[in-house]
Amino acid sequence: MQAVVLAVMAAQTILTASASASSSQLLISASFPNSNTPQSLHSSSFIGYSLKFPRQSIKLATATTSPKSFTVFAATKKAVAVLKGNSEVEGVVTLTQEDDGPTSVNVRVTGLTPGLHGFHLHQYGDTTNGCISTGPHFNPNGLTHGAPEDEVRHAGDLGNIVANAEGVAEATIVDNQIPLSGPNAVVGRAFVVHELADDLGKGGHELSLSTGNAGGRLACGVVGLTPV
Ligand SMILES: [Cu+2]
Ligand SMILES: [Zn+2]
Repeated sequence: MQAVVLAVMAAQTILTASASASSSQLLISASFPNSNTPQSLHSSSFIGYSLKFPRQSIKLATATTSPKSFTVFAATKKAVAVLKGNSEVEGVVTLTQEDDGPTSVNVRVTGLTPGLHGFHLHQYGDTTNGCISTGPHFNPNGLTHGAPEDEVRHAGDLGNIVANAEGVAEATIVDNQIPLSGPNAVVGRAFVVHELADDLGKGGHELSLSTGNAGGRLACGVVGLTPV
């Protein structure tokens, strides 16, 4: 009985050892093409490299078989939204994302009253009945409204933009919750700029925890892909 258990354990050990050895070999040859001493397989920090393993294996595979698909995998993604509404308020929002990094959002809106204006990504890229058809704030995690820096927030909560005395608001927002690809991609959704300041969920108004009580929707625009 005990002999059987030991034999099974031994078999497992061999399997584990060979699996990690072949992984290390792959990783190290990816990181250091000139290093092939057996010593380095065991003394290198395997845990440190293992974090990057899936990425490196994809790069290796695509580099040898299809350089074009590698380019797509590592490419910058870019999108744009042109904001329009029922007033003179209009603007352009450009979004840029490198790999799986944060998304940079460049905003320029004109025709505003001076001061703060709520600025969000709403759920739908539907403007059938104007900006109201874009629905509520984009909220894939089912949380309450908040500030961009809060942990509890809608993904679409980008806070406020500030218009100067000429009614022009310019901002660059860098955010982790509005990617351009993957399950929570914001392509096909819409930006909305509001009449009033977003109270960031802290105003105590009955709408604070859903919309930030930011008032009417002055202009909106659907996010679409654009050439990089
Ligand atoms: Cu909004
Ligand atoms: Zn919100």
